[in-house]
Amino acid sequence: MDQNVVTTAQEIRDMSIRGAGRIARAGAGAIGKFAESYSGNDMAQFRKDLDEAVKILLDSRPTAVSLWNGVHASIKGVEDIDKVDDARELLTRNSNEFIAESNEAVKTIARIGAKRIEDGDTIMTHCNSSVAISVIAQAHRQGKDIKVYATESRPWRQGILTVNDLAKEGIDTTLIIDSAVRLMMKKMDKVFVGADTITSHGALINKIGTSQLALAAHEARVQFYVCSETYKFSPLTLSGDMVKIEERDMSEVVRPGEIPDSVKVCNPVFDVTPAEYISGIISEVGLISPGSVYDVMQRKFGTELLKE
Ligand code: RI2
Repeated sequence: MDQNVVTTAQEIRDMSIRGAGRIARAGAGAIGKFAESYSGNDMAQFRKDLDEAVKILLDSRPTAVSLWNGVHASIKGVEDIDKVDDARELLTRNSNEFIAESNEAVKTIARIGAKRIEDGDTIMTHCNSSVAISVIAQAHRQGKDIKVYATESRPWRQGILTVNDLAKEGIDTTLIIDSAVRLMMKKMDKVFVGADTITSHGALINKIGTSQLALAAHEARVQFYVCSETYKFSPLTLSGDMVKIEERDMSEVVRPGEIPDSVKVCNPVFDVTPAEYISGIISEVGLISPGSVYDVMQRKFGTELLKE
């Protein structure tokens, strides 16, 4: 198998490449490179090898639909092609287009989202969402005086990346432990988080603990915004599929020998926030309500999957 596909899948699995947007672009990029460097001329063999490459990439992490969408956007139309040369060209173009559109979407979301941030706002964020951080950074660059509280996001501690990102921008940043969320929520004006997957009925699947932020925000009457490109909307949920919540190894939670062998460790890395806790989804097609996700999905993906 194409070495770059295998390496990319491995880097997504071990989280050296992480974040829903980045893994989508990495998956799309791997498909583009696979096609570009494909040396054979037999279309049937190309299809077989491509199927395997797609499977290897999609098996790397199960929850973020962005990866699925990035890979599928890159192979779109290959079923109608009968020459390897044409397939090579199509997949390379698709992949480049997806990556360019993805980067552009993040910029658009930053512009739209920054308008929801007012001078003097105190904001909480969770995990390490490049999109939520772009929104916050844009508001800061516009001269708005803001304070940000970032959760540690155990066990992987993506919050450390977030506070570094925010501090680099010169933003007034405070790190809190995950258990401090409810206590600190009273001081917040708004919450901005990212997304791994958004379902057809507007539920958010994001880093474990996100739903606790949403619950605490709801209780404290704090606005809760999700920053998400539309390729994090799951067309699979449209046809009834459930989102698989990834569970990762116990070594992320405890060190060897720290607990008795008889104790089990459960390490789910995402959770589900129901639509009713979400004030708005900031996407590249605008600020939308969770109830509008279905319409956006239909326009973007059509209803092909419903027939399968
Ligand atoms: P961006 C991350 O997952 C977080 O859950 C984050 O909210 C989401 O991806 C979106 O990230 P992980 O890869 O695309 O850390 O906004 O498990 O960067």
